[in-house]
Amino acid sequence: MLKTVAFLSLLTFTLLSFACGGGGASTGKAIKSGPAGNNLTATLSSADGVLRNGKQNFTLTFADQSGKAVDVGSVALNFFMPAMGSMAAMNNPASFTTTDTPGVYAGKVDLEMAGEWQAQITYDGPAGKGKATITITAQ
Ligand SMILES: [Cu+2]
Repeated sequence: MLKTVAFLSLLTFTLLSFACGGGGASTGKAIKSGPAGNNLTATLSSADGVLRNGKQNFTLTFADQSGKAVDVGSVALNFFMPAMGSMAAMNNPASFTTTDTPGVYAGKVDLEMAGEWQAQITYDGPAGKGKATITITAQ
């Protein structure tokens, strides 16, 4: 009985992971999405769906209106926070590597503080040139 329950839980988890993976790539949970031009949507995601102060890995996915990942060529993302009071404006650029799935990029960033950031995304490649700005609060 316990074995059956454990197996069913594992099966459910596997199916859910597959359903949320955007066609096989493991992108974790969505943090936030936004329109990125050329009928594409850009989505940042991470293992737990949360952006945090400090060093972290995340995934940036570009998808068409059917949800299929789309290769956009070279990608850049700068986390920008405007100046507030005595605090100067902050720019924390992310770095990316491609993954096995075209259109899904593995990102790393070191955010220097919690609070509201503007994820300034640009891309240039087979889908054309485009950009997106997605506001995300880091915990
Ligand atoms: Cu700041």
